[in-house]
Amino acid sequence: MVQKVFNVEGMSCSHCVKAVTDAVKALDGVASVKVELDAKTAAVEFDAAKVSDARIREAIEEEGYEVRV
Ligand SMILES: [Cu+2]
Repeated sequence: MVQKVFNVEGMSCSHCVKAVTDAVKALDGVASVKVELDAKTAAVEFDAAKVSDARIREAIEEEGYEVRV
């Protein structure tokens, strides 16, 4: 399992947090997601054999948020 923190721009409320959380959680290989609105982060624990950083990033961006590396 790998843990990585993504910096997410554009989240403004709890709905945004839920949208990002649900989008990432829906990916196969993701074990856990913890999104912090104030810190603008999404801490994701995932199986690198099943899902990539890039795929997680894409899922967040598909919801309309920007990921800063
Ligand atoms: Cu919102």
